[in-house]
Amino acid sequence: MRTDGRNNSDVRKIEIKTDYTMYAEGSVLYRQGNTVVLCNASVEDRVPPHVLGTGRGWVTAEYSMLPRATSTRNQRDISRLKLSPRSTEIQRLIARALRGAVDLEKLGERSIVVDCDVIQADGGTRCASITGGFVALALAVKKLMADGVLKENPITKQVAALSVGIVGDDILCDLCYKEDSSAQTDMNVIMTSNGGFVEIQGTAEGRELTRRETELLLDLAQSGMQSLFAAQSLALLDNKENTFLIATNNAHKAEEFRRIFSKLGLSLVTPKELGIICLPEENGDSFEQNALIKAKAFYDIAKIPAVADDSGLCVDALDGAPGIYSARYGDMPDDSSRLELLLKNMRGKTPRTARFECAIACVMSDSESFTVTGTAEGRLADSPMGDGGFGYDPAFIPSGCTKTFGQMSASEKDELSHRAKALEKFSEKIKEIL
Ligand code: ITT
Repeated sequence: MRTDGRNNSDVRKIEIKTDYTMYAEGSVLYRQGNTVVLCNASVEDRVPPHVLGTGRGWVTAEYSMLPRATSTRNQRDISRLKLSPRSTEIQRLIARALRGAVDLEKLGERSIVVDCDVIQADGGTRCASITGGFVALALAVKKLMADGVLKENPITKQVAALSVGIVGDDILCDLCYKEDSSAQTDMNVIMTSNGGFVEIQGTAEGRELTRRETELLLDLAQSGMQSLFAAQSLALLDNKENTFLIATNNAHKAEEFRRIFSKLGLSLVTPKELGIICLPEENGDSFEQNALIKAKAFYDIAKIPAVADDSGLCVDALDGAPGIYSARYGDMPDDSSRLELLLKNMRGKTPRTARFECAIACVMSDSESFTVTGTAEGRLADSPMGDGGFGYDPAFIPSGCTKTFGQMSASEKDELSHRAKALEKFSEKIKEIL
């Protein structure tokens, strides 16, 4: 346990208030734990001399700390008539990081200046300036697009920064000032939502850092960073009310959820739309346990209601296989080879009865979650038929039908599917809760 009760891998609570001041094209109050930074992005119709006439734009940043952002008063830079070396170094870093997320050609010959003013400092102010500064920048770009000034979005990916370090023998994520000041090593890691690194600043002020520890620090930063990307994306969403995160990496499933959710008047965002990458280990013994593992893993990152589906095909003549292992049946690499293997294993076997099962788990908050289930009974065809749906759909004929799910339209499948049945129960539950 850390001084503020967090686990070693926890990121501090993030709050992003958009449109915080009224004049800047993009304005954000960014809070991470007790560190608070005001980030304002201003659009200017001029560029510095080195880009003048190139058709390209420029993104730059300024950083400063208010005198009483810290426990004792700091002198303002202006009263010393020069920028402190620390502020100079930090604002260059912020600008480099933000430029890493922008296609300057698409920005055209204009500049965006991102001012990061630290109101309250409790460690990680340069990282908070980058993460919050990105949102201010994205808001300014959004305005340029809404005003018709830009036709194409010059922002190519998200960029965020997080500090990690070694304190005593512990490897910690998102150091607060107290931890930072006693760290053996502290490292600021700047990454994009593509999973690439923009800059790594690491210093072993205490004992030397081993290569293994370096890798552990980078892994920790990468997983903590997912919460920052999610917070940035959520801050930039127009409609945040009743928005659920669909905790799946399966695009087909997400599509089926979206169709059914829109009928319920609920919005869905995918991990991809939030810029997050998460591959939870599905080590439960049932569909329900696995669905809960996935929903919880994604909820912990984004801190918005997360809904996950764990589903699969259970074949009677194969003692319920592939069941919870449907997505990895026989360690085959894709849907069609898994389907082929299933039909091969069923050659000459009876009965051909099978059922699709689906468990949906919803994590609403740190303390509230529920699961619902749905089943579609049917039988296996002798060979695949139809190219609709996904997974085992081309081999599954639901009871009372002559066509496989693969031969049905999306809306026909939605009438009968295990997922649709589970989602019906989910919608009853969610209406009660909301
Ligand atoms: P996520 O865990 O990221 O949600 P996944 O595809 O790995 O995606 P599961 O672990 O729940 O999902 O495995 C589900 C597998 O069961 C899926 O890959 C299909 O092979 C099969 N399956 C589930 N629902 C299906 C459906 O409606 N139609 C066809 N096959 C289905």
